[in-house]
Amino acid sequence: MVKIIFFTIISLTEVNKLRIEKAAYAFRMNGTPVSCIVFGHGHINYTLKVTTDTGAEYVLQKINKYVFRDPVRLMANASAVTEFLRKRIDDPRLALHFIPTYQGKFYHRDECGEFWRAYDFVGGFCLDAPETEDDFYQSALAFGRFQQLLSDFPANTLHETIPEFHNTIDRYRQLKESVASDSCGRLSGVQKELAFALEQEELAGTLQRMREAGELPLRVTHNDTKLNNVLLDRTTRKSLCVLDLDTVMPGLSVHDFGDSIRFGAATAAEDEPDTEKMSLDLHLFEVYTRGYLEAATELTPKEVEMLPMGAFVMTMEVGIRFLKDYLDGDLYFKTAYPEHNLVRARTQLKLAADMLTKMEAMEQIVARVAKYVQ
Ligand code: GN1
Ligand code: MG
Repeated sequence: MVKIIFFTIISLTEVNKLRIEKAAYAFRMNGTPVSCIVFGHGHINYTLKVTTDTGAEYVLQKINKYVFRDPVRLMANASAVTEFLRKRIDDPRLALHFIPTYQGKFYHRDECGEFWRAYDFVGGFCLDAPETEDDFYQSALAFGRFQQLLSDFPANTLHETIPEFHNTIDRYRQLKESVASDSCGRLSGVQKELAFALEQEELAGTLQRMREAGELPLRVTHNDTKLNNVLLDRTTRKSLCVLDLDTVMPGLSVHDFGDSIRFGAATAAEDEPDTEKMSLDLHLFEVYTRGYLEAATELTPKEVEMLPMGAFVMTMEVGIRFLKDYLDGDLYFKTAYPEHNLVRARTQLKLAADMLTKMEAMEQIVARVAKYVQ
């Protein structure tokens, strides 16, 4: 018997409701879960908001097993990082707080082998695009703070939950595999996109080569630093915590910086069908650079110098990942319509091309801001 009331925008079967209910009951929540609503719009996990009879609110998530092959290690990373952060902040809303299960773990494994986790819902809101430049500046402070607070966390103790996640050279290898197999017969429709991607292959491998050569330090990185992964306070609009710690791993700060620019300093949405509308907004680039460098004060001069390259590399990388997934038949990213991944790929590649023309301007901005924040 399902006792939770489900307020959802999609229809759920009774069996699924029961599974969600059992998952909610597995966690040590304050009170008994009484209602539930589908929540958020990430491309990967299934997210719900649960309210209990005491009014306490939690986020309950089913972890996508296709993407995250090792949810136990994923949660080990995420909980180690949040516990570390929580000791270093004054306001508890500046870090996620995972709820243990009655078994004392930070995940619940259900009868079907699915993994669930829960954390405090702290209110606030997320944006898919900055409404004001201060929103974007706030997200830069949040990710910069995240980098800074974790600068003495031993990065090598974290598991690599998705191996080679931001290894752009390997992403090209994977793209070429999908091109070779052309499993859905979609290759003929992507020749222009593929040609541009391959033209940029050498340059897009720059940061990975620097990582391998030890020119950029390995840090604890978030690896999915989109604006919509930052929670903003409803009244002050100041940034609270960074969300979505699924990809917290050892990585490069320049990738984190770059992904924020790719997503938030763009003039159009990640999946805007009209590529003409997509370009890099240099003013927003400057706003983010200022916030990020103000908060992340431990970056090396080389890291600072490579920030613009981070923006280009991350945009290329995500572009070729969408392209690969389109060729594979949309196995990885959730899609809303059949050409969705191709539209996303085109728009990302257009943004990367625009960044190339603005590389010098970005470098000048970084040099100017770096001098000013010192
Ligand atoms: C995915 O979690 P979500 O939906 O924000 C992806 C990122 C991509 C992003 C593109 C684990 O992020 O790497 O940059 O989509 N996450 C994973 O929007 O692959
Ligand atoms: Mg994510």
